[in-house]
Amino acid sequence: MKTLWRNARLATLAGDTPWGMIERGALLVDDASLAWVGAEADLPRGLTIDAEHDLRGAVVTPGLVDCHTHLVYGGERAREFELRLAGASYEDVARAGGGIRSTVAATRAASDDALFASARARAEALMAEGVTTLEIKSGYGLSAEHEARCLRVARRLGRELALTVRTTCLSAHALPPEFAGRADDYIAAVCAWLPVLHEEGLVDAVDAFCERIAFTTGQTRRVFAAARALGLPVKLHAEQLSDMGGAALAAEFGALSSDHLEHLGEGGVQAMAKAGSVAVLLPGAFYFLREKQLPPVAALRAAGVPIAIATDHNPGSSPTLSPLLMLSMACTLFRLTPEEALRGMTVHAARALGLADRGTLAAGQRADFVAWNVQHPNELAYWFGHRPCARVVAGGEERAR
Ligand code: DI6
Ligand code: FE
Repeated sequence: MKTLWRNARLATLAGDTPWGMIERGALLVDDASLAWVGAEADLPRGLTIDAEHDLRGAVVTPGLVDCHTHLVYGGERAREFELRLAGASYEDVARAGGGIRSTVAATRAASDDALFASARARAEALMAEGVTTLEIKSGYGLSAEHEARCLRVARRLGRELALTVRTTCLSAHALPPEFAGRADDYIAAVCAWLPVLHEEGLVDAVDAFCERIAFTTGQTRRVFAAARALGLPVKLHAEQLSDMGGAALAAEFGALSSDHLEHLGEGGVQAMAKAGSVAVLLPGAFYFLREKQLPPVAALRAAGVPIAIATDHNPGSSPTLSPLLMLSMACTLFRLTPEEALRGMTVHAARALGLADRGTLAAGQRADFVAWNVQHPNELAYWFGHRPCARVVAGGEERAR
C-alpha cells in the first residue's frame, strides 16, 4: 500500500539546516515506512500510488516521542501537593512514608483492568497531542508480582493503541515497606527478578533512581550489572535532587540516557559526552517541585550531549499529560530554543530509547508523523494550553479522529 501525502511544510529535523525545512513537501508512505521525502517538485516520475492526501500547507513534523513516563499506577497524590504547598519538601514527604510509597500501596491494591483503564486514558491524552512513541516505566509495584503486572499493562497498551510502547524496568525506584532498613536485600531481590521479567519479554531497558532518598551508586551499579548480564540497555534518574555522580556511573555502563540532571556537574557532562548518553530534561518535574537549580544546558550543548525533553508523567512530581506544554517549558524555564525543544521530543528522544528508525522525516524511517494547524513549527513551543494537532499517522496508518 503506497500513500502520498502532499502539499505540506515539512519540518523533517533531518540534516543541519534549520528545522530541516522543506516547503511544499511530500511524503511517500509504503506500508509502515517512509519510502520518499522531499519537495513535491522533485517527486520521482511515474509513481503508482494507492491513495493521496492534500495537507493544504499544514506543518508536518515527526511524531512526538515521550521518552520518560511512569504512566501505570493507582491513585493520585493531590493531598501531597497540598502538603508541599504548606511547606513540606518532596524529600520530607518521601521520608515520612508518603511519596512514591503511597502510590505503591494504591497500585498494588488496583486490579489489572483498573490499572489498564487509567493508563489508557492517560496514553490517549498524550496521543491527542501527537505522541506516537511512548516509554513507560514500572516502579510502583516493587515486587516481582506487581512489577510484572505493571509492565504487562504497558505491553497491552502497545498492543491495543495506535502507538509504540517501550518498557523500562524501574524496580529500583524506592524501597518497599517489606524491605524497610534492608535496601541491599531489596536490590538483591530486584537483580533476581529482572531475568524473570526479561524472560517474559516485559523489559526493553533498565532504570534506577539514584538519590539520597532512593538508592546509592553502589546499589545502582549492582542493578546495572544485572541488566548488562541480560544484554539490556540502561538509563538513570540521576542528579535530580543532589549530585550523586549517577550520570558518570550510568555512562560507565554506556547508558542510553541520564534523566533529570539539575545537579549535574562538569565531570558528569564530560562522562555523558564520551559515552554518547542523551540528557533527558524534565521541565514538568522542575516546575511542579518548584526546583531552583537549573540543569546545565550550556555545558551540555558545549559538550555536544544531545538533549531530549519528556513529560516524566507521574503522580508525585510531574502530573502532566501535555507534551506540548513541556516544549514550552523547556524554552521558558530551561532556555532551549523552540527548535532544540522539538528535536528534544523527536530525534533525541528516539535516541534516548535506542530507536534509530524514528524521530526524523527521511526515507527509511518509520511513517510516524503529525500535521499541525500552525504556520511554522516554532509555534509548537509557543502556544500553551492549546492543542493544534490536526492529523496523526502512526506506522503509516492515520489515526481515527
Ligand atoms: N523521580 C521523579 O521525579 C519521579 N520518580 C523519580 O525517580 C517521581 C515519582 C513519584 O514521586 O511518584
Ligand atoms: Fe521519572
